[in-house]
Amino acid sequence: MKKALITGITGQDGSYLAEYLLSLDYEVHAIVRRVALEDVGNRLYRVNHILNHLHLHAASLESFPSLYEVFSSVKPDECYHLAAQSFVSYSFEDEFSTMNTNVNGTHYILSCIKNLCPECKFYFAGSSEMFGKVEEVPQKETTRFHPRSVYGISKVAGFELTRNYREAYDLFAATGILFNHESPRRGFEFVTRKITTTAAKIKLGLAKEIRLGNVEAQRDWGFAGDYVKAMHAMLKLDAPEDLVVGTNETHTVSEFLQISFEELDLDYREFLVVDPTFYRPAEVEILISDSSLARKKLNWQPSVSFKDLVLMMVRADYQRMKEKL
Ligand code: NDP
Ligand code: GDR
Repeated sequence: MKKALITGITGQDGSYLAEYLLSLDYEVHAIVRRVALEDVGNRLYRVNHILNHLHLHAASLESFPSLYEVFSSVKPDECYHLAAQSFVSYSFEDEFSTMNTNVNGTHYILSCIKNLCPECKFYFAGSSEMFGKVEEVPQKETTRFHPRSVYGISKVAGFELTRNYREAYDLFAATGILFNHESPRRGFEFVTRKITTTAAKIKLGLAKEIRLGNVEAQRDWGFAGDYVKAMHAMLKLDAPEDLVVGTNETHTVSEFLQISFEELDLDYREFLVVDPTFYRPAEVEILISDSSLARKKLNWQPSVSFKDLVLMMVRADYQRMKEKL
């Protein structure tokens, strides 16, 4: 039985990845913050249904000794490092803690692997935000990075740390440069989930408007359940390689709004308030992947179209809220 260690299991991707690895008969270990263990019902809500099958370890990305302890006791075969301060807007408000968590956390984990279990394969959650103010359309493995936020910068630093540990210490360490991926488990602050929850609230008479920032921003949105399979496949390659994973399509926030509201027989233009509060000091205007290399190497492709993703999310939110009423 292979042993996997996941950081960030309480998040969207961690929950799908844990389900997927369990379905492949992995022994799944995960690092969670101590506060999460003290408030399982709320903080572990995305993995409540599989909790009995998981091995949870209290540790913090800010504490090297706590991570060292977990790696020495678990000695995993594979490590998926997903934990991060992942909300781009927040990285403008609290630059230093974003940097600290995302960069030092990644560095600590790489160091633990190098010293305690050098055979462990390491996956780093890189991001299309590393391309930022894009220097090429579409973006692929060879596109230069030009991050536009401290979050993006922290992911470039994590990417470079991962590469350096691979080259210097011969670790099997790779970065997945994943474009946006969403699901009914997406955090409420991200624009897709904000749209689908607010549309459902408006339909049920619980909200009157939706306040958003730049609705012309374009993103390459896929389904998170598909993307965790690509993470796993990356660690199955013969040699570690950094790969771009996305749908190769781009859509505006407005398109996401339109499909969500239409599904509930609403016209989004009657409810949209463009609010400067939600504009970012430096915006990433357009992201679109060229993931042909990953598709070939991993034998991977997305299974959910943009429209079906939006419908999946808005239907789930509407259903959930209706049941609660
Ligand atoms: P989420 O925001 O849903 O989850 C983030 C996870 O990180 C949570 O489990 C959270 O734990 C944990 N975490 C945050 N800070 C700390 C900390 N200081 N110590 C320990 N754990 C911490 O992110 P996603 O699941 O969407 O994304 C997973 C990873 O992939 C992230 O690294 C993200 O940056 C990256 N990524 C995501 C993309 C996407 O579109 N979803 C695209 C590209 C990259 P807690 O619940 O305790 O807060
Ligand atoms: P992003 O996701 O920054 O791409 O990062 P987010 O959903 O936050 O923003 C997408 C785009 O929508 C615009 N936008 C708004 N965004 C939010 N959150 N709230 C609003 O009200 C709003 N109005 C317009 C944004 O300006 C932006 O252009 C996500 C995260 O999961 C990262 O961790 C990950 O690395 C990248 O995707 C790839």
